[in-house]
Amino acid sequence: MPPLTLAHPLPSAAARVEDLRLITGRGRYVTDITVPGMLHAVFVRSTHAHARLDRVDCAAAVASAGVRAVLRSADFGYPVMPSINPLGNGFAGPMCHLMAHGSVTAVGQPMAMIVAGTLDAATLAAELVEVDYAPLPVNLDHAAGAAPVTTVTHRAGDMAAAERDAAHRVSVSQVQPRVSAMALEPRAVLAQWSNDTASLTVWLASQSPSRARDDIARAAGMPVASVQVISPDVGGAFGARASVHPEELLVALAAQRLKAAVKWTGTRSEEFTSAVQGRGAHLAGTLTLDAMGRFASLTARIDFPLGAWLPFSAAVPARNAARILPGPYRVAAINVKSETRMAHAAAINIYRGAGRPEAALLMECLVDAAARQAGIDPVALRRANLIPASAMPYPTPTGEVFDSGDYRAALDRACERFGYAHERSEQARRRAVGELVGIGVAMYVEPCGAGWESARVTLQADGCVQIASGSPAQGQGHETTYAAIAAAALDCAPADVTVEQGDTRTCPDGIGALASRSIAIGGSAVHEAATKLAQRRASGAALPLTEDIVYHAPGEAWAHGCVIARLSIDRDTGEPTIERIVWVDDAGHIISPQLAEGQLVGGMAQGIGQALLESIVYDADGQLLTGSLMDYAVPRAGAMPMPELDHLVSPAGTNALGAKGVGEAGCIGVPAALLNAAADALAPLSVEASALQFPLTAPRLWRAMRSAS
Ligand code: SMO
Repeated sequence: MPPLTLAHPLPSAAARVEDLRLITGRGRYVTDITVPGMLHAVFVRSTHAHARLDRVDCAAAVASAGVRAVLRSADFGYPVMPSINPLGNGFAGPMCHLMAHGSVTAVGQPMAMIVAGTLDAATLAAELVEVDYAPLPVNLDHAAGAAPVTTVTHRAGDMAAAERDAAHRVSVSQVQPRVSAMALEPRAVLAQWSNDTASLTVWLASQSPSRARDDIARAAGMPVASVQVISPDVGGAFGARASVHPEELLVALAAQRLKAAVKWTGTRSEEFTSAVQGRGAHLAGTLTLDAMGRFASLTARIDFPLGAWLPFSAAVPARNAARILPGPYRVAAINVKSETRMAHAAAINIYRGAGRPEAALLMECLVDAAARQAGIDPVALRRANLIPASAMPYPTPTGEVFDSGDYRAALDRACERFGYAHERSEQARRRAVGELVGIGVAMYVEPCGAGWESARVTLQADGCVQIASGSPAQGQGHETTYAAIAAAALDCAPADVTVEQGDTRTCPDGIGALASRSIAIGGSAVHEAATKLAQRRASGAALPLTEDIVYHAPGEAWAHGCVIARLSIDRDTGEPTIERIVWVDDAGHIISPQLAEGQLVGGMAQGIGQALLESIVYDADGQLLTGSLMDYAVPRAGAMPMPELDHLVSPAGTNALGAKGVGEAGCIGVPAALLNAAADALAPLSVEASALQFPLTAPRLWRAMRSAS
């Protein structure tokens, strides 16, 4: 790999510039936006997971005061979802209707849409719709016999030879609960039809405004140029806003049909029933070690649920989990298979990590199980099997290329910061007096997306700089970071740089802010455009000057890291306490240390939620039992330890900034480390590792202890 050369010194950002506006209530979210004559939409949703619709009587709703229209699937010509991301494998998937007709296939599925002059009028009318259901059999996640929608397999190495040489063999299985992405801001969309120009303006909280625009145009049968999508301030996304939902398309279709402006804001209940969810995979794997303690073979089977409909990125987690295995380790032979299957439940989409957490959880669980069986220290076993820095760029057995990274350095640094040897002797001392305390290590890799992003940078005669980017922020702080990147290249003050994002009319197209790609690829686009501007300025071109760049990353950047957690478990109640988290992350060149740290800590919060608290629960009839924040536990401040962060810098060889992703790491490494710590804590009781399943709540841990003793 050639050494990275930058035309300009690396930028370093000052404090976030967007915070004052956002934390003093001056953010402008979709729901804050009103237009004259705006109508309000409310959806009538299925109360059954699977049923024939014998009668949907909307007469009373139509006659209700203030109602402008009651719209059903037939009124729109039975529209369907755009097809899913084929990921190079030609996946098509079944056709999914935006609105139920004839039958319903999930609780919360829209069956009718009430549009009225006020939200109250629409809500009242929705109550008047009468529905007769004839219940049908319900297939929940991982139902036996359901046909896969997508299948990914990776085979490499001589499995037969590896099996012959196996001196140790361990198997683990983990069932991940589904979780909610739980953005602070529920879904929201406002679509305005213009009669003058026969066009739609759609305010939509989205990670990917360009794709949302394309999807809306296709659904509405309109030219892309006649649809404008604007994502103003967005209150969190985490993957759940990467792909359009049926409701968002339906609001746009209603505005087109009624030649009006129509707004819909989801309630928290609607977020639980009918927004996309994350995770939910069954993970099963077997790892063998040869007599020298080297990883000989990995066999893995990953089964992802899908829901009743397929968002664009539905197949991404399954693909990612498979291609990322076996993570940062050398394994002589692998046989990895991942599949997805539909169910009568909410849709599954990418969620912060999108397959990365699943790969790390399975692999790190296996490594710890192997260490226990072989009687090798888990750190020593990892160190012996990590891909050495000298092997970079490293072609993986699944066909990926790790661009750079020193995994042993990350492990060593984490052990040093943790005081690993001392911690182990402390653990022995506490165990001797009856305490249950465990140390869990997890390594991870974090791929940050491939392909392109865009930037348009303008240098004005007065020295001010304007950036327009196709990868907008949903809270990450791109205004700060993009400005720092351009300011460094143009040698100006970041305060002289303004950032335009989220508006498809004023910004160039982008894939969007997902897969930890914004800075690595979107930031490289800004860097390249600003660098070209600086060159043109130096050669004497007259201002103003504009550079429009589509930046194609020559490869994927792979961040990595190591988390070590200490966790104790109360012997009487099962209550887990995270006592320490030491975490070394390598995200390559970091533009803004403050924002990178914010991403790590935010990801950790969601990782802790997944590991200890969160679980979407459906009953056997497909009824959602966790439909509110009274039933679904998200981490609060009290559940958050202060992580001890450190970082290494292995510059990416695959983009102009040498940057790697950082947003998903907390969801990848932290849950795996916590699971390993819990297993280590309970090891003296001979609790089977597979008896420990997320979320590791006190009752679960208590039962695991009971079943062992
Ligand atoms: S889960 Mo991310 O927004 O690719």
